[in-house]
Amino acid sequence: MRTFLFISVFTTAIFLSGNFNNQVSGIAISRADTTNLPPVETQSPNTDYKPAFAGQTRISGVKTTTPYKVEKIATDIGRPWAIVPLPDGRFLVTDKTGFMQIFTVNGVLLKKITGFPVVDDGGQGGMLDVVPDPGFAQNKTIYWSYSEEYGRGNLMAVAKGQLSADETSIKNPVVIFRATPELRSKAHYGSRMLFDKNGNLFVSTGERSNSEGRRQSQWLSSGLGKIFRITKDGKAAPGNPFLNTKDAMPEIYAYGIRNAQSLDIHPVTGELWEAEFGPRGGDELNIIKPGKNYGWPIITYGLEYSGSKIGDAIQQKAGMEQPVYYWDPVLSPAGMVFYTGNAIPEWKNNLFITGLSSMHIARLVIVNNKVVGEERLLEDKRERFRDVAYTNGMLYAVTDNGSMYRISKK
Ligand SMILES: [Ca+2]
Repeated sequence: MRTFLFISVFTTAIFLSGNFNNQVSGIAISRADTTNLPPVETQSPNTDYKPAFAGQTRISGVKTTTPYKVEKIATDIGRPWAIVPLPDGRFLVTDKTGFMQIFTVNGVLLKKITGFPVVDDGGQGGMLDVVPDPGFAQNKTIYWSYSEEYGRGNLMAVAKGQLSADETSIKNPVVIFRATPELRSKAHYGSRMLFDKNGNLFVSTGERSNSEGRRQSQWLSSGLGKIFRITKDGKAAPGNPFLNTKDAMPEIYAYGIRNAQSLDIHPVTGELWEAEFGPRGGDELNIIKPGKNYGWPIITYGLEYSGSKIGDAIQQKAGMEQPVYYWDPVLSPAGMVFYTGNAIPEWKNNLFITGLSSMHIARLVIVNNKVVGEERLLEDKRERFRDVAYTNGMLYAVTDNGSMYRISKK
């Protein structure tokens, strides 16, 4: 372990000094791949908080050297919230107002899918994420998350159903999971979903952006501010960390989350990565491990929107996980994906995160679970980037203005 740590620090130091010619964890970094620039963030931070380790924020800037092109391949497609590849290469795009659409790889609209249970469309709520069943090609089953009027308030729910033969409606929709309890709020529903290698669903949610939900993000008896792992029927997945904990929701996988709208699995390590909205400052990138506490609202690198301090204004605490990386001012991370192809070689295994208020897509170079470089893409578009997908060496992104972009090797 000591040798491993030494190598990690040593290679990172070489990288930062600009003397790149290393093979780290199978990820080649050569001089031609990246440049070593000042941090991309130049604004003053909201706080004077110090990072827990070097490189936890404002890492060196990098710049893509392989020529690539950015095409706006569709406009005015509605209010897209998620863009997800289907096994046949088409894209399924959710619309916040309560339906979905299918597009070709060239951004041509093929189908509009309706008939979903009513969504509570307002504020940050509505139709949210979607994920096809691993056997979608045969069973046409999809899972989606949305905000639902429930009881005396609303909450984030997960449902499943099958596309009709003509792919214009949803059949047999059934709610399989609810992030209870309901509160009355229009914010912080999360959510992203993805399958793990065993066919269980990871689902993220938020703490509903009020004082009650904020407190409950630390409670194992509450479904607010959590990462869940559930079966295709919405039950607690086998092996979940709190199956035998008294009064805990057995679906919980990790807790102490503020509002997580980004999830993906690292293509090399297989670990679950998550990005979440911080308050004023303190957006986070985390590696989610079972049973761990990610600290909200006890530890945070941000302030209240009013500028006042949160809790005891501490950033580290024993028993609570540190983010791999954080942003102050914020990125507003809404969706993310690892680039797994070779078309743009220096992007291999990089993480791309869409920014809403920051209006760009952040490219993060990651080595040994540390961020070692950051770049801003599509800054000139001045759009709120809502989600990003990877397919066949290319990135696809959708925006709150209803634009769809394709980024590919030139
Ligand atoms: Ca945290």
